[in-house]
Amino acid sequence: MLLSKKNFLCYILAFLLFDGLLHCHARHYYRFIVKEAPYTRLCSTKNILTVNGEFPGPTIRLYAGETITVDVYNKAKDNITIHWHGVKMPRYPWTDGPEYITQCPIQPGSKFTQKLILTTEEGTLWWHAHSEWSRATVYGAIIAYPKPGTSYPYPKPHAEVPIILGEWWKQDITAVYEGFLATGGDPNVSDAFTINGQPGDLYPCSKPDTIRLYVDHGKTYLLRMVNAALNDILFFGISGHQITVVGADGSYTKPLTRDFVVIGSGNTLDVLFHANQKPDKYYMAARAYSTAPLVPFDNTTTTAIVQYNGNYSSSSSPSLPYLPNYNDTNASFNFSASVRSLASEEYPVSVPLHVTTQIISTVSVNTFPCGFNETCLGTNGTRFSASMNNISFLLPSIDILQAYYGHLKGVFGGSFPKFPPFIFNFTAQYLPMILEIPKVGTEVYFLDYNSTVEFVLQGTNLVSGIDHPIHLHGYSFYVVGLGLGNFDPKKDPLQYNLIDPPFLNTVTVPKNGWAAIRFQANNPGVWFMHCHLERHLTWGMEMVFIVKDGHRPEDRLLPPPPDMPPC
Ligand SMILES: *[C@@H]1O[C@H](CO)[C@@H](O)[C@H](O)[C@H]1NC(C)=O
Ligand SMILES: *[C@@H]1O[C@H](CO)[C@@H](O)[C@H](O)[C@H]1NC(C)=O
Ligand SMILES: *[C@@H]1O[C@H](CO)[C@@H](O)[C@H](O)[C@H]1NC(C)=O
Ligand SMILES: *[C@@H]1O[C@H](CO)[C@@H](O)[C@H](O)[C@H]1NC(C)=O
Ligand SMILES: *[C@@H]1O[C@H](CO)[C@@H](O)[C@H](O)[C@H]1NC(C)=O
Ligand SMILES: *[C@@H]1O[C@H](CO)[C@@H](O)[C@H](O)[C@H]1NC(C)=O
Ligand SMILES: *[C@@H]1O[C@H](CO)[C@@H](O)[C@H](O)[C@H]1NC(C)=O
Ligand SMILES: *[C@@H]1O[C@H](CO)[C@@H](O)[C@H](O)[C@H]1NC(C)=O
Ligand SMILES: *[C@@H]1O[C@H](CO)[C@@H](O)[C@H](O)[C@H]1NC(C)=O
Ligand SMILES: *[C@@H]1O[C@H](CO)[C@@H](O)[C@H](O)[C@H]1NC(C)=O
Ligand SMILES: *[C@@H]1O[C@H](CO)[C@@H](O)[C@H](O)[C@H]1NC(C)=O
Ligand SMILES: *[C@@H]1O[C@H](CO)[C@@H](O)[C@H](O)[C@H]1NC(C)=O
Ligand SMILES: [Cu+2]
Repeated sequence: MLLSKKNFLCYILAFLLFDGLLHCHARHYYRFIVKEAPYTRLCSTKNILTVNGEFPGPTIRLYAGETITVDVYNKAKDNITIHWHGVKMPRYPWTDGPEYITQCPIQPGSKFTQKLILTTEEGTLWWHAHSEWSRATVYGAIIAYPKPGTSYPYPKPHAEVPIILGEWWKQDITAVYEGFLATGGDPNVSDAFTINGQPGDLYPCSKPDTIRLYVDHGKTYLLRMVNAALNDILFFGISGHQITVVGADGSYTKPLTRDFVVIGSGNTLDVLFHANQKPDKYYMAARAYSTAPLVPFDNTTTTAIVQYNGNYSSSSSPSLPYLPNYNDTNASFNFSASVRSLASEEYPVSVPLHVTTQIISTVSVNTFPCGFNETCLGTNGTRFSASMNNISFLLPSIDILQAYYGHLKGVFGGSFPKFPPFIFNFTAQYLPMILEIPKVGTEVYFLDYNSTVEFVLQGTNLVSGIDHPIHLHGYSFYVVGLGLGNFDPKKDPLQYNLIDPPFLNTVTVPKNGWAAIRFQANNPGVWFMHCHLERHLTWGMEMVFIVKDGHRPEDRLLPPPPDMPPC
């Protein structure tokens, strides 16, 4: 009843036709019904949380700069929120989604009308649940096409295909989450990785449903890649073929041709794939990049089949692509450090050159000593935790945005530290255990409107050094520097890339290394920054920016919608 005739037709077509080929450009309205549905993977069936019964969920297609509406109905048994990952939402954090940061959850039986407001984002973005670990199955792609009359800054591909990487547990995800909280240790690792929801040939009971991409020899395909995996950074490649990155996190890049890509949890990549090899069947494959020695990880490989059309005799079994060893930091670092913004006349960069606010923060895994009657499966009989600048973030029970807007006291504090409270050799091989125990708090950092921020994220070797994909809501930022070891405030800035740094919303801080990002705080509101590895997020590796209003009316936070979910 809320759909126009045209949108209704488009909706039916999107359902009937192969998703990757249809551009339902005209849709400004979507209906997301969050509900449980039975899915069978790895020889067993379980109920999972879905949107509209689909897994992965529906693809949202719109033009750069558009605003659309999504009605989210919660017809499930759990609280839920939905986040539009990489969508800037200027002046409107109200429907950004992270629970207890910008809203209270949408409770079972209720509905929330959410707006998505795009600005310059163009390419692949995505949406996912942002409450507890429900994003394990509640996710889908957002495709922002060039505005009508404009086009891609590369030859138009023959077809576009979403390639969404995910992670599957045989256990119910709520049980994984609750077990993880109860033990204080690492969560159970997943049983499979997935491509568009399917594990592929290398897993039991999975062969008949392996995703197939049929290609014509000589044609070029655009892979709209999303890493939706809960807890893993992934390597991805296509056997026998090189692939060319042309976009990352909804921003164009200089073409980067490689045998494989690295995609952080939370990142997206637009990748061109030229079907220029001997007609045959080839595997595309993804597997984990995991660098902490004692941390268990899912060491399996997900595959899909690239199958050339035509009449030929194919190899009996497709070959697997070369992917680096699971702990190859050089390979990952080299890839990340090679991505560059397009920085053309048509797609210019505007890297802040004059920094008004410099923040340096550690990102650490931590431990708490075992309390009375607690189960403590962290190292040495501890419970794991995580922090930024030695504060393990505690989610409040009323969302921070509501508290800020309504001047409620006692929900959060304003003293997230600008610098690490204690300077030590962050990346030393051995560190005293006393440093591992963080403070706990709900501290935000206030930014003046339009300040230019440089934020250096310093990984530490507390407990165990590991890569952290750090995501910022409400903004993309320029990654002006990446390095291994300790950030050197004198020397490292001399090596910054201020010419064509990548413009991302999620940056992978390398194991025992650092990342320097810059952005201009011109989007007032409450914006979450957090590690996109869900276990680290749950442990407290996050902080919140409150960007204050500017003086002009158009530089101020918009009022909330009337149907904000109550706590
Ligand atoms: C981990 O998985 C095993 C096997 O499925 C299960 O027995 C155990 O209860 C799980 N542990 C947690 C903490 O969920
Ligand atoms: C991961 O799997 C590969 C192939 O099955 C095996 O060679 C390797 O030893 C495994 N690595 C770890 C750390 O389990
Ligand atoms: C496929 O090729 C084989 C051998 O070249 C030929 O015998 C067969 O008729 C072809 N099939 C079709 C459907 O063209
Ligand atoms: C990576 O793993 C391999 C085999 O699992 C091991 O031999 C090697 O030392 C590891 N490298 C690093 C840098 O940890
Ligand atoms: C990684 O790079 C470092 C520094 O460039 C080098 O010393 C080391 O040998 C490399 N390791 C591997 C496994 O290639
Ligand atoms: C990546 O590795 C190649 C080959 O070893 C090297 O030439 C290049 O400089 C590296 N790039 C970065 C950004 O580390
Ligand atoms: C300790 O744990 C047990 C079992 O979980 C529970 O029955 C008991 O009440 C707990 N004791 C205290 C003092 O919390
Ligand atoms: C910090 O620790 C690293 C790794 O053990 C070491 O290479 C480096 O020399 C140390 N730096 C300082 C200043 O002690
Ligand atoms: C974090 O704070 C706690 C409590 O003040 C302190 O014991 C610990 O050493 C600090 N760790 C670091 C890395 O600053
Ligand atoms: C914000 O900063 C930009 C560039 O630094 C400047 O052009 C703009 O006028 C500023 N806006 C306000 C409201 O100060
Ligand atoms: C665990 O304890 C041992 C022995 O005290 C120590 O060497 C090791 O560093 C500790 N591990 C962690 C992660 O703190
Ligand atoms: C759902 O959200 C409400 C509102 O914040 C909260 O009171 C309730 O505890 C939540 N339920 C669960 C199961 O987390
Ligand atoms: Cu992390």
